[in-house]
Amino acid sequence: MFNLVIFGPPGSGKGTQSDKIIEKYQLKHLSTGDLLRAEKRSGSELGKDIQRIIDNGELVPDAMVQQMVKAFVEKNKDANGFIFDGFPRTVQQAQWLDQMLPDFNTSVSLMLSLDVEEDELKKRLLSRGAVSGRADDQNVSIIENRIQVYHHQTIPVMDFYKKQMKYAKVEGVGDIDDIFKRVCLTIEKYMK
Ligand code: B4P
Repeated sequence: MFNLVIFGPPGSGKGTQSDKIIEKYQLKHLSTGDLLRAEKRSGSELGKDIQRIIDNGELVPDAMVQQMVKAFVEKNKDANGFIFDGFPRTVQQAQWLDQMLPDFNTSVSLMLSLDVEEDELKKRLLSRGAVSGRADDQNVSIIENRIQVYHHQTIPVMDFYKKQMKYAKVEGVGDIDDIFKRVCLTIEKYMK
């Protein structure tokens, strides 16, 4: 099994590159953002709580996200591997993932981090917000809060994988297909 954590700030291209990676390497796509938005759309009480959190640009509690991740892995335990998109976003989530995957006789193979500077992130998210209707992409102060949350709570996850020699950085600015070529070169280095 090859398990990839795709990492980076909001708007760095995690979802965009994940779509291309799953097609080429036949991995199962686990996007916690997508799972949470699906719950939000369901209109459940849990969905309403999630909506308030996401729309303010904060992180949903670890336990809630972890429960969704475990259910997804369990349901797809025969997959070739997973691409974890938007997860883990806290060190606690990373520690939990390292304890959970051995139950399925597997582990994280690589964390690939997309490197994009802040002005470009804001530009991309605002232009997605103009067409997608995503509330968290339409307001500059919410976008700035998401980037702050990334700096304070998510960046430490990088060190977690650096210490395990499972970290690689890829330049995330430019043509989407050119970025994908760099992503593939990195993945294939770690697949060997
Ligand atoms: P996510 O759904 O993970 O949202 P994101 O970080 O904004 O998405 P992504 O980074 O994948 O977007 P992409 O660049 O592909 O999370 C949303 C919210 O859910 C979080 O704020 C949080 O509240 C909650 N959540 C999710 N996971 C959680 C967790 N583990 N724990 C707690 N809470 C969690 O796309 C951005 C735009 O850029 C697109 O329009 C795209 O077309 C464009 N783009 C991409 N690549 C480009 C390029 N090279 N050039 C130009 N534009 C590009």
